[in-house]
Amino acid sequence: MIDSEKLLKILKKNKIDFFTGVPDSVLKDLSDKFKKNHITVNNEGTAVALATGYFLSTKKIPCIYMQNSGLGNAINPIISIAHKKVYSIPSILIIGWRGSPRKKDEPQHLVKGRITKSLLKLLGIKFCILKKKDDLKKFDNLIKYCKKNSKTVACLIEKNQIIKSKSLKKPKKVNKYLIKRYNFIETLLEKIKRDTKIVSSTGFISRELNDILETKNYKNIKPFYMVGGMGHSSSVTLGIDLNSKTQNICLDGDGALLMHLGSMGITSKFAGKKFKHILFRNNSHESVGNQTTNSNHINYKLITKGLGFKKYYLINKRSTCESILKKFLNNTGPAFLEVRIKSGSIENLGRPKNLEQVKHSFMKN
Ligand SMILES: Cc1ncc(C[n+]2csc(CCOP(=O)(O)OP(=O)(O)O)c2C)c(N)n1
Repeated sequence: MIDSEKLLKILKKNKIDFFTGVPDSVLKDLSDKFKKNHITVNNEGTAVALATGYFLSTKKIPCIYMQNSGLGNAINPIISIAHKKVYSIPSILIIGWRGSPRKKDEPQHLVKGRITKSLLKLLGIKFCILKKKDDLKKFDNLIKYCKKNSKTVACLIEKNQIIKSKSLKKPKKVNKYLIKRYNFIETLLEKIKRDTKIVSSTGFISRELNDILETKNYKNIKPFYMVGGMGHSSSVTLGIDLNSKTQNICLDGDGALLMHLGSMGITSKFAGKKFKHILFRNNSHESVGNQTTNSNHINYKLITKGLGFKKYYLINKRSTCESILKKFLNNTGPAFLEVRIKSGSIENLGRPKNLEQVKHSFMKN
């Protein structure tokens, strides 16, 4: 097991004091301790870019953290800007290694988990695996190599490998007038036509939708769970909508929506009257430990308008939920609904299983 305090000490000793990344549950106990000079971003490529700028202006080495699923987003700036053969920008990558061959994990993590080491090798990134105390020495040596050669280096950390520490964060104030995501989805399913198609985003959103559909035994509503491909749910919904007569609803999280925000401009242009985009706004990456999405200041009404959606609805208290939801569902789309939610899910929340079957049922006429 790895003690996050010891890892932090090594970073500090090497004068690494700027941190940026997209949160991951595997790294939560570490990233919660990055205090000063820490910017949580919404796309791993953004983290690499921010770190690059930080190096250019300070000559100091930045630390970037992410789940290995985010390596895909990060590869472009890593290979075409930071790489030794381009600008040779040094950085330390701390990567949560989901789907590592040693650990049991969900289907969406298995392939990426198996190829993570090969990907790093292909990218020419030297790395070590942090499992036990002694591995920290290897990490220290890698940082020295990074400094000397002005190259990116990485460490991989598997699930449950960081010693859990007590939460240091003060609990957030809860707005009791807000609705919970679970209760909203229950209400939504009661109100929609039986042949509606729903594409749900990564994490709790898909898990809760799956739980409600299973426990209430809804037969005809067709879900497509985006267990991976974070940030792409609305584009998948658009692809469905282009050739569909049914109502098509995308259930999105704010972390996911911000990851690929630009796609909303394409959706608003090409989606039809039955396209409905619902955003659960909690200003956090709740599914991986409630880390901030740094988006308190964002105005989704203006964004939606600016990106070409003509219709925007807002639910910001439980008491108006049913009436606004009714208008949103009955009026023509493409339309966007922002639902401000309070965090919290149910206990023992399951996960969508048998994804091949999910696909077959979704595609059946
Ligand atoms: C490309 C990528 N980066 C990071 C993750 C890890 N991850 C899974 S769910 C999640 C948080 C999603 O946040 P949000 O969309 O706001 O939904 P919430 O968890 O708040 O319901 C993250 C960061 C991922 N699956 N894929």
